[in-house]
Amino acid sequence: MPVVFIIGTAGSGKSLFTASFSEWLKMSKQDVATVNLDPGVLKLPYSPDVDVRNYVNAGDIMEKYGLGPNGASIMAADLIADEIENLTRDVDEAHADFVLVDTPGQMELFAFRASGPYIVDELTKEPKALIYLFDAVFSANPFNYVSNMFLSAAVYNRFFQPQIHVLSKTDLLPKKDVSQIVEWSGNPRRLEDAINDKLEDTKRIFSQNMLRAIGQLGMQFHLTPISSKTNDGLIAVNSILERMLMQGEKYTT
Ligand SMILES: Nc1nc2c(ncn2[C@@H]2O[C@H](COP(=O)(O)OP(=O)(O)OP(=O)(O)O)[C@@H](O)[C@H]2O)c(=O)[nH]1
Ligand SMILES: [Mg+2]
Repeated sequence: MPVVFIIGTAGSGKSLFTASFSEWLKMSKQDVATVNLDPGVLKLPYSPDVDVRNYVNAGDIMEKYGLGPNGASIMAADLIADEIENLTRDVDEAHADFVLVDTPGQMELFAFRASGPYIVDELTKEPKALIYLFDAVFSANPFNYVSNMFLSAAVYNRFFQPQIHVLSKTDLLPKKDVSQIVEWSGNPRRLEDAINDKLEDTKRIFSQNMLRAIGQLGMQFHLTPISSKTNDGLIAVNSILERMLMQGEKYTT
């Protein structure tokens, strides 16, 4: 029963991907459970089988402690860790072959506080994997793309779990722009060309240096293009996940 965490910057498409991929898996006759780990979300595009809001609710915390939305989100992120036994029991009771976990809207609350890696390690004893979403519209600019590579490397450095990289919302870009971003992800030389073409002065030098630093980390960033609106690419994500879960912890793509 692999547990797959969906992670990405705010609004990158985590919740809709959880919805569309879980539906797609169900249509492929896979027994999938969905988990909502966002304590502040008001409306979801799927009905979660396991919902953190049953235990921790950001709205209630705002009222109880007189906090604003950000303070309440931080407190909620930490309180989720205390509910790990309840959440694990709920996930186990779902008896699914495959678990998809939609993580909180603001990625830093999950990835860069102590509670996130603890939750990933402790939520059941099953094998784990991460899917990191690159928002296609944001990533079309090479400067943003390189920044997103850095963020995903930072996420890998927090969790050290097998991680795959997906280009989300590709239906919102012309096909040639999608192909270009995918090409950057497979061939750093093409990305360097784009940086040289499109960026100037400090941004250009900075991006070139960031790209070199990422190269030294030896991480692979091959992006799989998907759309949660049209379901394009979901079959490819499924094949990569299957391959990755067979190969174990060292795999990133
Ligand atoms: N066209 C298009 N829109 C998408 C796609 N995926 C997500 N969206 C839209 O992008 C917006 C954000 O998507 P969400 O799935 O809520 O993203 P999220 O990462 O869960 O957002 P937060 O949890 O609020 O950070 C919504 O309006 C979605 O309908 C996609 O593949 N194509
Ligand atoms: Mg969401």
